[in-house]
Amino acid sequence: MYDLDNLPDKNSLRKVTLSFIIKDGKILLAMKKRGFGAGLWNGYGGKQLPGESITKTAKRETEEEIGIKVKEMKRIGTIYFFFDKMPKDQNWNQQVAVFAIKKWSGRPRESEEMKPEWFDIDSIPFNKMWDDDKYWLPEIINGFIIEATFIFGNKQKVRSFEIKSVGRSRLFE
Ligand code: 6OG
Repeated sequence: MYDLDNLPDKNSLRKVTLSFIIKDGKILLAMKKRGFGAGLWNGYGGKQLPGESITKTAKRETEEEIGIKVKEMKRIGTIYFFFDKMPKDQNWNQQVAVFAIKKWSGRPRESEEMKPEWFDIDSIPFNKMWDDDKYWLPEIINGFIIEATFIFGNKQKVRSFEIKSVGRSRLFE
């Protein structure tokens, strides 16, 4: 079993992105229709391709999944996820680079993978999101840049975690 003081090398984890638009008291989430996290509301993102910068990954995945063109984005976090009790042929451990999209063009639209929808920031559907989100998303919304680690145990529930604030994003100033 993993614990916070005894984890594999974080730099060797698969790198993926997760992006959000947060604007005027609202957040744009998207319902994941297939694959990892299907049936849950989340940001938009996916795996880094070989030779691609992580910012490029975030832009490409956002454009593919919700159809907007990203004009400006800011890195607002890094989250390391570790899963206990996974079959050997499955590895869900990953390093997630979190971005806020500040400027974009076009209208969010549904794709094969995701269905976007705006939510008020005080009615985020945490009960239909990954279990970790209720711990760290409020920090992001409150303008902190975070570095966090989550360990999942049974039934995709968070077993332990730590969240450090490493700066201010000034997203809302
Ligand atoms: P694909 O493998 O479908 O990208 N992701 C998570 N998001 C949240 N909120 N919590 C987690 O806790 C997550 N683990 C991964 C990163 C997977 C997408 O799901 C995000 C990617 O945007 C475990 O390409």
